[in-house]
Amino acid sequence: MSDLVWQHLNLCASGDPDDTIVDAALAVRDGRIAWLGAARELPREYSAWPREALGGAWVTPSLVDCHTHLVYGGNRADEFALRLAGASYEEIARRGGGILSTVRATREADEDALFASAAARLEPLLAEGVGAIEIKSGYGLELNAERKMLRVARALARRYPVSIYTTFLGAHALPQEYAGRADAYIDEVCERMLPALADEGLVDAVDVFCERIGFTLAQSERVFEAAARRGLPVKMHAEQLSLAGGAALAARYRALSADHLEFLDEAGVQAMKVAGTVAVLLPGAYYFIRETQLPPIDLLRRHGVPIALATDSNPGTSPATSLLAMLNLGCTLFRLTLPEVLQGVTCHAARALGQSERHGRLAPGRPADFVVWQVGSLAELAYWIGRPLAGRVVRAGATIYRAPTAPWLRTDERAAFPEGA
Ligand code: DI6
Ligand code: FE
Repeated sequence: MSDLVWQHLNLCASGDPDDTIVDAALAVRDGRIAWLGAARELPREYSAWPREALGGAWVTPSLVDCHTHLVYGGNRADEFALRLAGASYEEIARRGGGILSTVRATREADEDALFASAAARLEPLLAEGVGAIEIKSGYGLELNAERKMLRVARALARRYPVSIYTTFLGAHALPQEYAGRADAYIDEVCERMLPALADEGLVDAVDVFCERIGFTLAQSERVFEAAARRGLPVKMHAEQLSLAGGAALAARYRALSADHLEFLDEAGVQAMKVAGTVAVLLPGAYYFIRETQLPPIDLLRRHGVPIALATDSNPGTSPATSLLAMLNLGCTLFRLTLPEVLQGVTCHAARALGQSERHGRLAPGRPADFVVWQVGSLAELAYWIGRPLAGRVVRAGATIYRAPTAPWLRTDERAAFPEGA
């Protein structure tokens, strides 16, 4: 690939808006950043390279969505409608709804159908500049169906210009066939499913839903032990609905992240700080289930725990296909600051995936993965709700997405089409 200097841009290279360069230049060679800095300081060796001017646009690293359940069968819009009409969660569950209805739909779907529905959720994320995304299993809950989900995640990575990191979440819920036998299911997860899927190269990390309605601390620890035996990093859905002590356990296993955390206490925050575990906050789920317990943001700040933000895209509690919308929710619902939410979807999110070296920051030697934003200031990234803002998405130096310009038929051209057609 040829050399190129990108210029006439404002650069936020680290995701921290307090650390920006106005009128910057970016020299890219073979898909990697050769140099970045103030345009007036561009070294002579790059001055003869071809140029591409960006008209004063803001540039950030590509975004990272570090917690999603993007691959699943069906959706739960009908259940949402039932809830709006007054049905309780229990009633819906008794009618075969809830998470187990997604398990049923996922088991029934073939790989092509799962691929198509996940692709339809992935594409809007990519069009907003997501360059790396985590995808969890956890709606199969038996070996073949978990394998199918993870294979689809890998297939998406082959089809789309995005880095996809897979997480095995076999311990997401108890499948019906194991009702009353949670320990036996954890045996299956640890002794059969995880080893088989890891051997097939389908697992980058391991996650557990540690909760009253999920798995106990002891069961979660067994899953972490099984992951450790395979040398796989762990993460945890922790303290979402109650304080169970999961975050402290996750910290003991040097978890990459503990996620949700609404009910996290100070002891858990301290343990995460010591272990370097990232706090992944999921404002979409908080909003959608109308949670009122706020995550302990001030404690996380006071102890210096890195905060990331993700969509948690899933059919039950966060049917979200926009990471930018999470910036707005993070600011409005959690009172996070602009630097916090921007770092939360760049450098800190990359760290939550164990991929700090690869994603979330622009620096010499690193891949030229960045977004050219159609905004006048970085604050607009967290300000607009639902407005497409990425003008261009660049991966390894190549433009992989351009916002469509003037896609609308003009009113005066409409006569060409019969009314109602
Ligand atoms: N926490 C959640 O909120 C979701 N999973 C999890 O571990 C719920 C998933 C669903 O309802 O489908
Ligand atoms: Fe989740």
